[in-house]
Amino acid sequence: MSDTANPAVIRRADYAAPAFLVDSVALEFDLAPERTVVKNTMRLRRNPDATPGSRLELMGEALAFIGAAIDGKALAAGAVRAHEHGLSIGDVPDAFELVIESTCNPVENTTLSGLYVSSGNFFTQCEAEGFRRITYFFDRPDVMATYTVTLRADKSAYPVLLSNGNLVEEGELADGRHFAKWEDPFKKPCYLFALVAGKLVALEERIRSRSGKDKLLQVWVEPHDLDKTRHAMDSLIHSIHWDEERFGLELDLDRFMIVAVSDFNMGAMENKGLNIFNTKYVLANPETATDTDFSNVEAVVGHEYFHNWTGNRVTCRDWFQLSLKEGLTVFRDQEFSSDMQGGATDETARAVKRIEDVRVLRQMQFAEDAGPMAHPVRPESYVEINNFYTMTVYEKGAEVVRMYQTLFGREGFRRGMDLYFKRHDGQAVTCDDFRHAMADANGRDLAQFERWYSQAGTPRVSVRTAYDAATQRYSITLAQSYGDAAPAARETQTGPLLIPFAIGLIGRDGKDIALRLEGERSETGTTRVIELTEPEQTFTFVDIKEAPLPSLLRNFSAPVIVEYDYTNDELAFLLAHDSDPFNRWEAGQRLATRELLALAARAAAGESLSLDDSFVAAFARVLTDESLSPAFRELAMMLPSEAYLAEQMEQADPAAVHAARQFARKRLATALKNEWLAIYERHVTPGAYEPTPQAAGQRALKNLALAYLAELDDPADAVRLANAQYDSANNMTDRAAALAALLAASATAGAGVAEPALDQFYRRFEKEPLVIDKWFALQATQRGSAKHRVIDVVRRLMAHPAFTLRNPNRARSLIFSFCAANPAQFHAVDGSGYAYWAEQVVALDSLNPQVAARLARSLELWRRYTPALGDQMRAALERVAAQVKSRDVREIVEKALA
Ligand code: B3K
Ligand code: ZN
Repeated sequence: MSDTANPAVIRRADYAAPAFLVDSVALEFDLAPERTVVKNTMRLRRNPDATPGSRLELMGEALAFIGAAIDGKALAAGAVRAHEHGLSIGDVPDAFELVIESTCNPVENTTLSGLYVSSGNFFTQCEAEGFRRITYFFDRPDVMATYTVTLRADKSAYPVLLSNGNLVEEGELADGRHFAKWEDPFKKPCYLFALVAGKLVALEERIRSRSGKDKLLQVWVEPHDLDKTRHAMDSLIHSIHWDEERFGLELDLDRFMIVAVSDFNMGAMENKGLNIFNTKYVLANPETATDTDFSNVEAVVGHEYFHNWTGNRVTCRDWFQLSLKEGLTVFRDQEFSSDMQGGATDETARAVKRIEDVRVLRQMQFAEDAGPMAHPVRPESYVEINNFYTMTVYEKGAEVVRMYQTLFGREGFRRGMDLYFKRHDGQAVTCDDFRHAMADANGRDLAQFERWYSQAGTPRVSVRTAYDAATQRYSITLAQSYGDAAPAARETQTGPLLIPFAIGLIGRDGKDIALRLEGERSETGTTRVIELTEPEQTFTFVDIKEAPLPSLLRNFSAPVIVEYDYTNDELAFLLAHDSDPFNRWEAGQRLATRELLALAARAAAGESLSLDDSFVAAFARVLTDESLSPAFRELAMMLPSEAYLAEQMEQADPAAVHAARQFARKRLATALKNEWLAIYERHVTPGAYEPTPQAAGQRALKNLALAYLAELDDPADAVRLANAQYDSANNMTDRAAALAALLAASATAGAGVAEPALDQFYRRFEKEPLVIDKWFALQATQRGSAKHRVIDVVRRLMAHPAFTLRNPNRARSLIFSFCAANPAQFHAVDGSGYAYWAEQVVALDSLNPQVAARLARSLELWRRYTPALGDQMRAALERVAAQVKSRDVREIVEKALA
C-alpha cells in the first residue's frame, strides 16, 4: 500500500531530538525554470542529546539527486540511497562537511510549496515542510543553522536576486548571467529560508531604529504595481516602531524586505528578513483596495514583521508547538491594530477591533471545535501539518495568550515576554516554555492553565445569580463544562480550566456599581476579573443596594460560551447602557440571535414570520445614538451571520436561517427607512480618500444603510443611490459597496439592475487581478433565489476567460466564496452545490493539495445539518474520498467521515 492510501500519523508524544546538528549551510542555486541546480554544503555533527544511530537520513521530495560528497570525497553509489522521501547515507563520521547536488523543476511545481515560478519570477515557500522540495535536509524546526546563499541566473530575465539577511557580494558572470551572495547572520530553521528572483522593482525607505542604527526597508513588486506599495511601507514602519515601544524589540537586520507574489497559498510568510506576501496583503491604493483591504494589509504586514521575534528569533521545537509562534503573533498583531485605531478617544471605536476578532473566532473557531477537526491549541497528532494552520491554533491560540495579559495586566505580560526572550533567544522551544516564563515572571503557578493548550472544544460557563435585599448581597455562581462536545474534542478533556472571567454590575440608572467582594476591605473598580478554577464556584459581592444587572465576560475575557437567561428587556437595557462596549454589542447580538433562531424555527415549520416592535426599537436606539462611533454602530446593526446562526441550531437548516435573517433585515429596513436614508446622507465622506479608522467607520455605516435600503420591497431609493455612488466613487470601498447593493436589489428588481455596473466594473479593472477577484466574489456571494440560482452563475463564471484554478486567489474568489460564504445557495436541497464542491476538490487535489484541503473542509460539519442535507453531504464526501490522492485532502475527508 502506498502511504497516501494509508497516511502515517505523526504524534507529539513521539518527539525525539534530531540525530545531527547543522552548524552552517551554504546553498548555491543555478536558477532555471525547468531545471534548477542546487548545491548544498553543510557542516554537520552528531547531536550529543540524541540517541545514537549510524545512518544519516535527510528528507527530500520531488528532487532529482545528482551526487554527494563527505569531507571532499564523492560518495560511491552504494553509500548513498536517494528515495521517494529523501536521502539515506551509511556510516558517517561524528563531524563532517556534506555536499549534496540535486535538481528540481520550479515551473512544473503547481503546489506552490518549495521553489516555484509565478508570472515568470522565482519564489519559495518553505513553511511547513517545503524546504525538502528544494534540497535534502533535516526539514524540522529544531535544526537551526546559519545560511549563506548564492544565486546565479540570467541577468535580463532575473535582474533582481534576493535571499535572507544581508547582501554581501554581487557581480557578473559569463553568458549574460549574474550572481548575488546573501548572508543571514542569525541561526534559523530551514522553514524560514527564502529566495526571490525576477523582474521586480522596490519602494525604498531608510529609517533609524530606536538604538540609532540605520535600516533599509524595501517593498518589492512587479513594475506595474509600484503605485500600490505606499500603505504596506507605512504599515511596516508603524510595525517596527510599535514593537520597539510596546515590547522593546528592535529590528535586528540592516535590511528588511517584503516581496509580493500573486500565486500564493495563504496570506504571507515571515522568512527572515525577506517576507513573501500574497499580493492581496501588500497592494493597496484607493482605486483598487477597500477599507478592509487597507486594514488587512496593515495587520498582515504587522503580523509577519512581529514574527521576527516571536517565531524567528525564538522558534518552535516541533510543529505541535505551532501556536507558540502563531497564537502569540496573532495576539501581537491584534494589539497593534487596536493601538493603530489611533487618536480614537471614544471607547466604542477602540472596541471595534475586538468585536471583529471575536466575531471571527465565534463563527469559525467555535465551528471548528464542534466538528471532526476539533483539536487543542497544541494538537496531539496530525497526518499533514499544513492542515493544522487552523482557527484554533491561530485565533484561539491568540485568546489563550490574551488571557495571560488579562490575568497579569500589560506590565505583567511584558515581564513575561522579557523573561521569555532572556531565556530562549536563539532556541527552538515549546508552549510550556512560554507558559513557564509568564508564570515565573509573575510569581504564579500556572499548572492548571496548561489545559488551555491540551483540551479541545469550546468551554461553556453557565451563570446563576441571586440577590438578597435584606443583606445587600449579590452572589454569582459560575459553572464550567464542555456541554456535549464533538467526539474529537471530548477525548482531550481532563479537568476544569482557569478562566479569567471579567464582570461588572449595572444599577437601575444604567451606571456601573463599585465592586467589593466578600472579605475585601473596600470597593475597587467597576470591572473585576474573577478567576474561575473549579467546576463550580460562587462569588459574592457585598453592599449592593439594589438588584443589579450583571455584565458578564466583559471584553470577552476568555474564549468561552456564556449561558445566562437574560430577558429581552434586560438585553435591550445592556445594549443601551453597558459601559463595556464589547458587551454592549454583545447584548444586541444575543437579542438578535434569540429572535432570529425563533424565526428560523417558524420558517422551517412553514409558519408565518413576525418580529416584535421592541426588537426594532432597541436597534433603532443604537442606530441613532450619535454618542457611538459610526464603526461601532455599523457592527451593532449587523445581524449575526447565517453561518453563526446555523451553528446555534440543533440541526442546521441554512434555508430557514436565510429566510429568518432576510425577514429581519427587511423589517429593519422598512421600519427604519427614514433613519437609514438620513444615516446615508450624513456619513458621506467627501474629499480625498483616507483610510483612517474614522473615515472607514463612516463609509461602513453609510454602506450598511445602502445595503439595508436594498432590502426594501421597492428598492428604488437604493438603486438610485447605488448608481450615483458607483459613478462618483473615488475609492473601491464605495464602488464595491454600490455594486453589492445593486446585486442585492436585483433579487427584487431583476438582474437588469446590476448588469450595467457589473460589466463596467469588469472592463474598468480588467488589468487588476485583485479587483477582478472581488468581481468574482461579489457574484458568488449574491443572494439569489429559486429562479435565479447562484450555482448557475458560478458555473458560468468557471468558463470565463479570467478564471483559473491555478491561482489560489482566483479559486478562492469564486469557489470558496460560493461554497463557504453563501450558505443558503450552496446548501440548495437539490444537491447542486455539493456536486460542484466535489468536482472542484478533486480538480484542485492534483494541482494544489493545500488549497484543495481547505476547500474540502466546507462539508466537514455534515452531521450537524438536517438529514435532507446531511445525507447528501456525506455522499459527496464519500465520492471525494474515493478519488483524491493527496495526504492533505485525505486527512480532511477521512476525519469527516470517521
Ligand atoms: N507562518 C505562515 C503560515 C505558513 C502556512 C503553511 N501552510 C504565515 C503566518 O502565519 O504568518
Ligand atoms: Zn503567523
